[in-house]
Amino acid sequence: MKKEEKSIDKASQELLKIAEKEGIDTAWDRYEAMLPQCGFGELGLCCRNCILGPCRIDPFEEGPQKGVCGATAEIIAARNLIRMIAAGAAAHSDHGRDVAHTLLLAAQGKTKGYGIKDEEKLLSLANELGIKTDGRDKKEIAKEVAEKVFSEFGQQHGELQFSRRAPEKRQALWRKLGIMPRGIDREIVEVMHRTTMGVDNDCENLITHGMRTALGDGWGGSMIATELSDVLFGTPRPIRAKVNLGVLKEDEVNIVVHGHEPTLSDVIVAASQDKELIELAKKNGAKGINLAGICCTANEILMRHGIPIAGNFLQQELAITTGAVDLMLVDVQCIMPALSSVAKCFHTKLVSTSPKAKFPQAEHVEFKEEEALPIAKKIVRMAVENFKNRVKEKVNIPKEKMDLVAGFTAESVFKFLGGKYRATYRPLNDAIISGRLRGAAGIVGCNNPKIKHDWGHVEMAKELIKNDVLVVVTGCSAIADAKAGLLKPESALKYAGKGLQEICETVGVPPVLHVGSCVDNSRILITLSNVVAEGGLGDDISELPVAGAAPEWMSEKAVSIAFYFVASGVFTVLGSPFPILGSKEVTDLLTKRLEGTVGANFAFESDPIKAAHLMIDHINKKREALKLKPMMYEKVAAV
Ligand code: SF4
Ligand code: MSK
Repeated sequence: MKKEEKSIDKASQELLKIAEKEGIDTAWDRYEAMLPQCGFGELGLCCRNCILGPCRIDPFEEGPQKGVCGATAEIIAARNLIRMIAAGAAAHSDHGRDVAHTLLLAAQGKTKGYGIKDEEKLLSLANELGIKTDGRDKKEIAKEVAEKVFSEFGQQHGELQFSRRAPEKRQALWRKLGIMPRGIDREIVEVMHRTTMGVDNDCENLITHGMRTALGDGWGGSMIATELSDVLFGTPRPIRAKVNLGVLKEDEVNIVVHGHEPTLSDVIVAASQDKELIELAKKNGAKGINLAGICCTANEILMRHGIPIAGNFLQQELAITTGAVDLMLVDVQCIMPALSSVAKCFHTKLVSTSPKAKFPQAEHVEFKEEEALPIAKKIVRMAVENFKNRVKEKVNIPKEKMDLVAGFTAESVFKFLGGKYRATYRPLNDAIISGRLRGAAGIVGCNNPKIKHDWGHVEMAKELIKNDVLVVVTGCSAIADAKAGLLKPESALKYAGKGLQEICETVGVPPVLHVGSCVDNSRILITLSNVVAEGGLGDDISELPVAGAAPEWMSEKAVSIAFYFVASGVFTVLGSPFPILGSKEVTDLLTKRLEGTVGANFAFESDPIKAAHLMIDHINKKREALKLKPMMYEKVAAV
């Protein structure tokens, strides 16, 4: 594969060339070496859930059609898929649990480095959760909020609190279908039980429970992570920043944070601004300390502090290949085990911090919330002291960096769209009703070497905004679009249709709105519920002219996200199919029949332009059903 075929991003192309010259293996090389990938795995037809196997079903119907226990392709594919949901939901929810733990410790005065940054949000959450606020100290309230939220994880009966944020009609449907999540952990455990040998052998029943588990993530674990992070670290406001590997600095100590949780990265921001450490950096010959991020932990500190982003998922190895990263610290999720070997080719110190995620050959500095700031300072000091080991000849920082505006939330963006003084979704709803905006789309998820890096995200976003669809983005998708300049308000003039252009110009927002990290997909759920509540666009999320997509997804977390969107009523297009195509019944269920129950289907389409048009067609269909006015300015360009 030529470097131009691997990525559309010039900075990445440049570093891929260097990696090749230096004999450094990247994910693209390892992917090529893996080809052809296992067809049974791709189709979802292999099972090793018990030791009667491993078993595999022959897709050509020449070999076995049943596992040793008698499991069919349908059972095996559905079981494997919902195990992916369980893993993804567990990752997001454990992240939420950790944030709740930090809030509890902060409320008890047991941490160094955290406080309550958004008191207003704390109070409104407390009210929502039925916690008394009058005349009470904010720490007492925060403690009760944390405890209440903890109980949502282990709850055995009833319904998750935040599921009440969904439109009434949706809640009623979840109850009717038996997919209203009871407790976050409970649903995940039940997936593991149902999928063990000889339990749930009905693919539809399995997928139904998969949806319940995913809803426990979206309206539970992920929403908790987002809401409590806002309380602890501040609710984001629109903020300017820069993105791409060009944000690394030749004359400063470069620290790159990578992973997902804001608890450590947020306090690293404070430590990197410590005067004593900056002085030490200067003594060591650097001009200062430069902090940048990769993946979602980067999105968290971008949204709240404007810290630059070095890159997305497929750029983690390339960041080290610049030779300019003095220290990369990692916490959990999306961190390639390969980083240790890339770091060995340079002076870069790789530091793991979570007891849940250790890496051979990485230095481990265990992070404890109680000692957050001193630990963060220790790590920053390690980076400063490593600056002198940087080998000048090995430094290759690409020039590419791009301006962006991030920091939109369910609260802030519509404060903007609604005018400065009154937060309301009315102008947004009116823009859709009048045909100035066709609708809205969420593009989320990862990178994957199977699809040209960033191409899926960027082309899809451009096609949608060209057709007056407002786009909201999270995770690595947001970073891809940011690098392509789509997160600048000026990009509306260049890429957006006339209706969307008018809105962006009036309000001063980009046509693609960065709403945060992967757990912040919960902000999209809240936004959709608020749009329904505002009125004029139906009574349920499934009636809205909206769609979702994950054009370059790779993670089990993306499976959970995709399922909670579909189960909430959002048509969702995936760039790579789920590993289920070996089962016709499961494929039919997900791509055709779910609409009849939850009001939305999945579609699989690797071409981002065609995928965008599937979304536009869906949005048009919803507009028609709502009998909305014709589009004000444009006809959809033919594919
Ligand atoms: Fe084979 Fe059935 Fe065991 Fe799976 S559960 S490994 S299909 S015997
Ligand atoms: S970081 S889950 S690669 S979006 Fe959230 Fe990016 Fe996907 Fe990780």
